[in-house]
Amino acid sequence: MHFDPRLLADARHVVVFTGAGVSAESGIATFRDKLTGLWERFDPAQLASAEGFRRDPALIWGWYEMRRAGIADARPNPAHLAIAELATRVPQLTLITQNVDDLHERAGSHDVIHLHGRLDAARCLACARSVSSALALPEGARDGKRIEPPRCAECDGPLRPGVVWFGESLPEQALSRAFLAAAECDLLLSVGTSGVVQPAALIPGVALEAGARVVHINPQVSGSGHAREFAIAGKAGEVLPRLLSEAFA
Ligand code: BV8
Ligand code: ZN
Repeated sequence: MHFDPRLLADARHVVVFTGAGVSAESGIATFRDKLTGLWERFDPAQLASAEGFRRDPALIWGWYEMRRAGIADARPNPAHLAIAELATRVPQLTLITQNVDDLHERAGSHDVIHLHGRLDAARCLACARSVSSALALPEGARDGKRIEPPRCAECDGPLRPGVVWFGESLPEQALSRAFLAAAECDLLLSVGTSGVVQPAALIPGVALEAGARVVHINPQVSGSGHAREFAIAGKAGEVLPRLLSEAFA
């Protein structure tokens, strides 16, 4: 069913819920993409796990530093910019992301809810002190070499990436803020997510249950046929700017 852009213009509280697809046009591989190079013999869920880190900290730290380098080299794309602009057009906007990159922040979005943590924030395995990794990218970061995780300045424990691994629970506060916003909004835009990873994947359903309209923006869309659920097939970097110009022209 066609989504009328005026519903965006008239929305009181919009939730934007993003996944890896919103960063795809910035050149950041999504999880569904075949992992290239050194990693093609691993599956991301195996690398993105505390078990994987315990087994081989240098391999996992090197994988994250390669991803951090890729993000540092990338730029926000028109989808990130349109979401930042939307926040200036509607009375209230809550941005919830599953992504661990900082492209929403670099596009000008504020108060982003990161359900799965952030790559630019490491923390000590021993004393849990968090180290905002203004950590310079080490030599070899870009080619995915194994890199020994740096040590904590306070207690000399090993640092770990500040992301939520499979099997780890999501940050309490972020998750409850996200559920609250989804239950309270009148429109939720779900952008670039395959809706596979739990419990983040529950967010659009919470909004739908609570009476909001839900719009999925994804090249591969599959709507549930619910009267208040819509799908716009396409790339976020093309669909979102068009949606905003139609809604606020
Ligand atoms: C937890 C940080 C337990 C790390 C990530 C069986 C059934 C149900 C659940 C489970 C199960 N077995 C295990 C679980 C739980 C597990 C889970 O959901 N597994 C999945 C694989 C089945 N979940 C967990 O482990 C979570 N924790 O449950 O803990 C617990 C409970 C209580 C107490 C203690 C413990 C933790 C999950 C968090 C994992 N960490 N990231 C890192 O990044 O390395 S998740 C990671 O994958 C990403 O962050 C991202 O969120 C996710 C991938 O999802 P998407 O964002 O959707 O990306 P994807 O590539 O899948 O899709 C991209 C989409 O974009 C596609 O649809 C594509 O078509 C589209 N697209 C492409 N280009 C574009 C585009 N769209 C728009 N424009 C484009 N240009
Ligand atoms: Zn420490």
